[in-house]
Order: sequence, then C-alpha cells, then structure tokens
Amino acid sequence: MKLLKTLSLATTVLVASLSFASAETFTKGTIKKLDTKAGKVTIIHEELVDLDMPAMTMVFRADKDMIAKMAEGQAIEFVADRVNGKLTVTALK
Ligand SMILES: [Cu+2]
Repeated sequence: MKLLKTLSLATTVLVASLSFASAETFTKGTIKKLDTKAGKVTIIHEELVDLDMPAMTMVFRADKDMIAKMAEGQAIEFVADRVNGKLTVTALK
C-alpha cells in the first residue's frame, strides 16, 4: 500500500511539473561548452524572463538525456529552472 501511495504521488508530481513546464517561457541561447561527465552546459543566453536574469554566459546543470540532445555551437531554445537550488536546463527545443 505504501508503494502504491508513493507511485500515485510521483505521478501527481510528474503531471503537475509537465503542465507547469508547458507554461514556461523558452529562451534563445547558444551552447558554448558541454561537460557531459559533470552534467554541466555553458550557455550564452538571452534574457531569462522567468528567472529575472539579464542576458549572459553561464553554466547550467543538465541531466544526461538533455545533454545527449546538445552539441557545442548549437543554437537552442530552452527553459531553465532552479532544481535543488541549482539552475538547470529543464526543457529544450
Ligand atoms: Cu544567466
């Protein structure tokens, strides 16, 4: 029963985060450097409206699946958010 509760909670959180992500703003950027091992990506980004951050070049965290879709020099549109206090790429297109 505990597992079932945990599963349903996980599903709720997933659905909530998915619907939240769709409402977020995509920001344009260019990938400057990838560090697959460390799970880090340096992005030259335009203004991040949701995070109230001006245009700059900075390092974001990104999980393996996200990094697999990236290449240095690539122009991207992405969503960044704070995950456990660290700025992380949460969506890419
Ligand atoms: Cu920044």
